[in-house]
Amino acid sequence: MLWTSECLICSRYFGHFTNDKSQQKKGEEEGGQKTVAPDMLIKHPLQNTWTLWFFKIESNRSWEDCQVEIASFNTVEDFWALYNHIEPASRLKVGCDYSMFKQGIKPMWEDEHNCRGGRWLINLNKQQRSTELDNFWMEVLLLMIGESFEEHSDEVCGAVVNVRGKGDKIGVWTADAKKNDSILKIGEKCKSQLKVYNHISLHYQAHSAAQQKTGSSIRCLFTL
Ligand code: MGP
Repeated sequence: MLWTSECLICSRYFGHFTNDKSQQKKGEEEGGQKTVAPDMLIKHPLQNTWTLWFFKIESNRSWEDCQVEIASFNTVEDFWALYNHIEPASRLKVGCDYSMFKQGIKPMWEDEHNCRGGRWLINLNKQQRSTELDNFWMEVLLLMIGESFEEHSDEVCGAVVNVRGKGDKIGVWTADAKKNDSILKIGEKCKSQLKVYNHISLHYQAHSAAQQKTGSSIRCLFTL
């Protein structure tokens, strides 16, 4: 099922999607008893099941072992239940990450769904933690669970938010760093939905380049 970001945001506050007042009233009045219209009882399914991960480095554990699976969900309502329950990214400790990936994909380069892919990277400056980070992260999540990249949505594996002292980062991970058309469509959709105009650039990097990183910079395949 495809959901627009606007529709998903409405559902956060109202919990259901019916605008049809007569339908609601009918449900209430039927049989002289107060009943609820069927549309208000069902949970609204997402196209995919998604898993939220949390990362906090601990000195005696490997990077991989510090990735902890928090919960999975496959309905709009369960997404908001989880999202509203956890700390916003801006309140995480420096060094922590949230990742949200399709179920069955681990938030790491080594996963077979990620290893040939790359990420669209949004670098924020220190001030933008309080002004942009939470909103950008939420918009990225809504784009993903709403399958808003249309025929390119299958290329999306997940997204990561890194809370870092030098500046926070949001990465949207895609499956194949050679699928230029999908990569560009996904990047353009992120840029327009997040209303990232000229003050922030998006860079696409292959994971293979990130893994081989020696200096401070990683080669970008695309910039928007
Ligand atoms: P990071 O957490 O993605 O970014 O990678 P950070 O902390 O801003 O550091 P920078 O190097 O981008 O400036 C930090 C380190 O975590 C990497 O250098 C790797 O050692 C490790 N790491 C990150 N990722 C995404 C992976 C991964 O997918 N697999 C493994 N094995 N290690 C990773």
